[in-house]
Amino acid sequence: MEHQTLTSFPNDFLWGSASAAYQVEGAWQEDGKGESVWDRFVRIPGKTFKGTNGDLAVDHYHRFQEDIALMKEQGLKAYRFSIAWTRIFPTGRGEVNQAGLAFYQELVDELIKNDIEPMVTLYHWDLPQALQDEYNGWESRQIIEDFTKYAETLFEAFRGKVHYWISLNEQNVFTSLGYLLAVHPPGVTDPKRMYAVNHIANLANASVINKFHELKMPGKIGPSFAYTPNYPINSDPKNILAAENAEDLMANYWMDVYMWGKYPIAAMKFLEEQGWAPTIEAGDEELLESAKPDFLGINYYQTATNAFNPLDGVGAGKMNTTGKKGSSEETGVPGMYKKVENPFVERTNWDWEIDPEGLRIALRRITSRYRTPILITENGLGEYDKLTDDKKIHDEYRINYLANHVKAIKEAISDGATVLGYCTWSYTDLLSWLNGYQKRYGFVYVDQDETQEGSLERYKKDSYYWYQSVIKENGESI
Ligand code: BGP
Repeated sequence: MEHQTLTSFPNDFLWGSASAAYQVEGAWQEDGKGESVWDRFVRIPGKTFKGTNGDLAVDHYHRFQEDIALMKEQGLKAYRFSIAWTRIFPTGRGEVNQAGLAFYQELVDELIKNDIEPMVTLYHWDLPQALQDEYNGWESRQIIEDFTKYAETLFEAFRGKVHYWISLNEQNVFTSLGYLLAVHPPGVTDPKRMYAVNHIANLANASVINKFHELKMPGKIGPSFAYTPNYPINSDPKNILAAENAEDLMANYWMDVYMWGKYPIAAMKFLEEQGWAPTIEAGDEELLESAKPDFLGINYYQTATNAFNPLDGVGAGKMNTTGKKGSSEETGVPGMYKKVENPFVERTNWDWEIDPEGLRIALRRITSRYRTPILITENGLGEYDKLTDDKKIHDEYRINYLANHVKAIKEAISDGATVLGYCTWSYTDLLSWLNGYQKRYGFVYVDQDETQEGSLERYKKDSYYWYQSVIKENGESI
């Protein structure tokens, strides 16, 4: 649909930007912090790009005031960050580590003082190692209680100060990469275990959302889903069906549970046939259906184009974590779909397809299927950036990427979607889990690289000023 004029962004639209504790904080052993599964995993040789880890990251733990001053100057309305569970409960539960909590109290107060809305992610993948050792983390139902207790501690600590909460960040990613592809902790390749873990994570998510509502917390809570909308490669019905399969197994399999408390039928049949379906115990369905997120968070980076894949077809292939264009391998789920190249879109150096229209499609599909407000919790471009001799970063490629995506949001709003806000990934440059520091996303360049010996100085990129003017005019001239 082409609109003659586009609807303006609402006046209270949350122009934001995001980060995650492990990727920015550093200070991995300070003030009583416990060890997380990522602290452990990065030490296994060959797991991360050039052996990078978040021990120091971009030292946000000590430089948060400087980072917030930059946000203030830019006019940022919201900052999404995650809390490291291991700072609050070093071994996952028990006594609160007051020094760890104090860090986030200072951070939140500093944001509020600067008129920036704090958005807290409860879980962005850094599970306490102690819980992994004690009961295999997400593989045990004990985590439902422990995660809920941890969340409740934070709800009470930040009641009235934090009004936007994200329960789980990209459950689809941490379960698949952790238990299917073995590229995230705990490094397992077992679909049966992956779907079991995922079901428990769904229960934990529902339990935390219910707790938030039971406590009558002022504000809103929802999960953040990494949504990659699926297309067919062409109108061959076999390929259309492949795209439907992918949408069911890779998207509805999470979003339907969040929004309706129900697994999609065809995907579940497929899992049953493979012997991979999770065990659903008495009371599980009731719990899932009772939890009602106030919004659906989506992290949007790209779309996927699909073709028919027979039962003896391609399975999981290697991801591109080197930044060498074209180095990712074919991937698919035999009997369901395989991913193929979309000839109509460009790709980044990490082979991520650049598709702003896909964001509009994502927002429309979610709006029609679930009729829910949406918070865009991540969107951005990971690229090589160059610091010039006069300390500038001319990232017009990032400005183009972001401007096209902001336009797509405006179009989706004009189509009738309710979008609460837009968080770019990321605010400062930060450690990419598997890609080191060469894949950059920030508005603010940080002098840090794979040697991990950078000066940590911050420099504003051209995109910093671009976003500043977008915020100032509330996206009017987009
Ligand atoms: C999302 C994660 C972020 C971030 C981003 C970019 O999946 O929620 O934490 O890492 O992707 O991904 P990458 O660093 O792999 O380029």
